Amino acid sequence: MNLYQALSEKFSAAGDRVAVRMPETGLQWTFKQLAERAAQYANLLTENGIKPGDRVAVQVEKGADALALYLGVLQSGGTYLPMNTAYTPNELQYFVENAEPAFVVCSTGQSSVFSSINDNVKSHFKLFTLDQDGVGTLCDSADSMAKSFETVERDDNDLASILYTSGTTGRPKGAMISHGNLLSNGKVLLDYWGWEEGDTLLHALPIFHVHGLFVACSCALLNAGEMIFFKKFDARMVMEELPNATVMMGVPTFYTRLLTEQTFTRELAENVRLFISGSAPLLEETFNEFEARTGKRILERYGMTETGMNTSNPLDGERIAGTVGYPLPGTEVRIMDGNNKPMGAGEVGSLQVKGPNVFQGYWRMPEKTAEEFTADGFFITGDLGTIDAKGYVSIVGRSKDLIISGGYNIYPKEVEMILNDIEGVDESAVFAFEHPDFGEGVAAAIVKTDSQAELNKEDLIAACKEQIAGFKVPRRIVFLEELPRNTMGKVQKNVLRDLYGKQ
Ligand code: MCA
Ligand code: AMP
Repeated sequence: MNLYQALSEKFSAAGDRVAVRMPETGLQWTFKQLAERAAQYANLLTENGIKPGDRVAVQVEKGADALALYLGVLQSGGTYLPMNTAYTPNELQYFVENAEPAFVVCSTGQSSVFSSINDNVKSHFKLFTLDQDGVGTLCDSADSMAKSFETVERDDNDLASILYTSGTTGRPKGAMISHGNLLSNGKVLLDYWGWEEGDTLLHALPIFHVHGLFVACSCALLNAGEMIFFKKFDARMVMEELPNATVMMGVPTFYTRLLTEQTFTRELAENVRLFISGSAPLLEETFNEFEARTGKRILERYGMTETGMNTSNPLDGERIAGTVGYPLPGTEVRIMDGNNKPMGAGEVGSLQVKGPNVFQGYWRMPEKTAEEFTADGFFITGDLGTIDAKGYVSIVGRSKDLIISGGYNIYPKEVEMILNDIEGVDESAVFAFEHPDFGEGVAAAIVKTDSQAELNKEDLIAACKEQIAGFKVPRRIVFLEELPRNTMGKVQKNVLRDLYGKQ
């Protein structure tokens, strides 16, 4: 089934109820308006020749129109490819070359970037712009389109979306996510988290990643409940709207930022029945402090771009700090040793998952896909975990070299490749340091080609900023005579973390 069909099942009954409200601009759309706008985008894409499976790459600000565009792409049978607004032209060029979209939608400010990319790629795309809600060539062209559209049929295994995630090799991979993946995971979460009529979601996450786009929007849309849509997380603005919400989802940084506000009180959180955290580890200290302040126990869950959500603490049972709860219904989770043999309760090993939530593989990378699955079809997450005697899963580390900063993933290899190309850098090693706001921050150890050479931190940061998104750029830089290595010659990142990774 086309995911849109399921997401919109309750739209007509919800009719004049509010679907999305943006406190920053005052804009508010009903379910009828959202469905009509999605249909206009689907008609526009169809009139411009979209074929089932065609990629529609989108780099726009969050808004009601951006949400309608996502739904319109699904409805027209296209494959939605959202991109972080922080990506640089260099990064965007790669995604476009790799995904070969038939359409690109971007802000007016970015249209010259995409026009020149279009001149450089083999497979050309049609370009539309979308700025704030209602503004841009996409909106202008859609205004005259019919407000209804017959949803194009798609099978469970057909692609609904491609999301790029970087990797340990430094080259981003497109995770192919099907209609069936998203629908099964959305329905499980709807039930597991007890969504009910009248639930209102406070939504301050970006809508170009799994958390904000699929976990959050799928639940609210399947439930036909209101979303309070913030372009970005701002603790003061969020606190103003919290009394109007019943559910909030966020990365741990959202919760630590709320706790730093003196005026964040029990009264403000009273109406919220469920605070959910994910995308990065929630410190036990944050969980406890949040409970002490509000009386609410944050529900922590665990997922990945490739798998959607895998585990969750229970709605009614005990939510245990430092754990990510039980495997979700329909998803198998197991912990294996180095020889791929099952491990006992409480033992740490490689966390693997299988289920209808697991993606279809990496776009045009069959070998990479094969490497990440076991012979019996489990996806190797690269996370190290345990399952205790009661069945609670905990994430205790990662076998993949990954930094998670404020909920964004940064693969050190990608940053090292940029640093190593800078004149005066002989070699580099990128690692995590403890960051009070983001959990982890990006740090780099640099060895200069000539130890006397003039090469300062500011130059390195400026050079990185030209090439990679701001959240990947190192915030801490140390210059070393040589990198610490083990007897095999491998850089010891644990040594770097111990020496230079403390707050
Ligand atoms: C922004 N900056 C960051 C980050 N965000 N640096 C490190 N880590 C970050 N996360 C930098 C910018 O480059 C800029 O740098 C400066 O901070 C200010 O940018 P601004 O946009 O104003 O920052 P902010 O509004 O304070 O954003 C912080 C944030 C945001 C609210 C934590 O990063 C955020 O919304 N994160 C959520 C990410 C998310 O949705 N992850 C889910 C992925 P400069 O000043 O140098 O220019 S899905 C996933 O992981 C799986 C599936 C799962 O389980 O959910
Ligand atoms: P991404 O590739 O952006 O989807 O990020 C997925 C990764 O985020 C997972 O493989 C985990 O390493 C991490 N992650 C997500 N949720 C949690 C959580 N609740 N606790 C610890 N790590 C998490």
